[in-house]
Amino acid sequence: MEPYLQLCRTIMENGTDKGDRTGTGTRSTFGHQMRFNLEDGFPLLTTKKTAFRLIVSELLWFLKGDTNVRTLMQENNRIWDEWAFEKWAASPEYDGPDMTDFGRRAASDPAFKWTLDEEMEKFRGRILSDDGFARKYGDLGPVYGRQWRSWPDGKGGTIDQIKNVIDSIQNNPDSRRHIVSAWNPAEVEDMALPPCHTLFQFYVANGKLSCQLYQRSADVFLGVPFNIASYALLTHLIARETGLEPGEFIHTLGDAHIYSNHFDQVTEQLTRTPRPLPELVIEAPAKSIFDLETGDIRVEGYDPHPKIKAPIAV
Ligand code: DHF
Ligand code: TMP
Repeated sequence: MEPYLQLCRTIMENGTDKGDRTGTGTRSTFGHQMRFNLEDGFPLLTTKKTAFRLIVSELLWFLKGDTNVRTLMQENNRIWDEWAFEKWAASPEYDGPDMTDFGRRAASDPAFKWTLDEEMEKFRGRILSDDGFARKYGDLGPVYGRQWRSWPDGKGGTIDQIKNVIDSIQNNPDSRRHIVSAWNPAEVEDMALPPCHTLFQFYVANGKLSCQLYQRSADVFLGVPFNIASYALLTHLIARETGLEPGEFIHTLGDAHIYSNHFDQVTEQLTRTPRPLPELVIEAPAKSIFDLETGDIRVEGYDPHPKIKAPIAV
């Protein structure tokens, strides 16, 4: 995971401090590339404990075309809750305490954080127990799952980009058009968060499948470890589906930033020595990529340094 630590060092040492949408402040660099050879082991960060189960459940959620946080909550995955809650707290039906700018306020005001946690718990309870509420307020809009599996074709139909890319890898491996895009300009404004992992492309050579991702915006401490492992896993899953071996994952970043309230955590991480990478294990050989469940996928030999907590910018 040297390329990741190198990215952290580059930003900390040579990045530019600037403001950002969330009001937190970041240090960033623009345009950076990391390469991970998947034959060297599975690229799950070893310099802090990273919740692989959450990464699997989020990726399978995308692959099933789902955009509702209820499904994630049912698997005890809360990584998208804030972005659904944001819509609920801004709706006319919400009658709890004012939640304007809740992310930033919770970071500086412990009493408010307590109120927020209470409201979030109520929100989760309602999403899980009330079907109508979940349909209306659990949905993040036309985010990844929708664009990957049913991009509206403008003629009343939809395009399954994942099925299409699997077909093109199988039938025309040398093609230079193995592309999936989550960035749909016509729908970006209806999304809870415009796609950060924007577009990816596959490449086949010597029986191996490689994948390159263009990520327009990268929260290097919290998001990027998830994004690396998620696309490495996707590459394994598409390789498995197409009878190829996994090759490289190439991660290209646009605005690569470290939030100012993550500087201490990043510095702590940079003092740690990386450990051997784990191996990926996928059970259920008969299941297709669309039928896999979170319990079918695990890592073996993962021995990370302890978790490092950090607040997420909403
Ligand atoms: N917004 C921002 N500002 N950064 C993000 O990385 C981000 N990622 C999103 C949605 N919005 C975002 C979706 N992915 C966590 C990781 C990935 C993710 C959302 C959240 C996260 O909080 N990770 C923590 C805790 C995980 C846990 O519950 O164990 C971590 O320490 O990795
Ligand atoms: P932005 O839309 O203003 O760029 O904010 C999105 C933030 O979320 C930004 O810090 C990048 C981060 N992010 C990731 O790094 N990876 C992800 O997978 C997602 C969804 C978000």
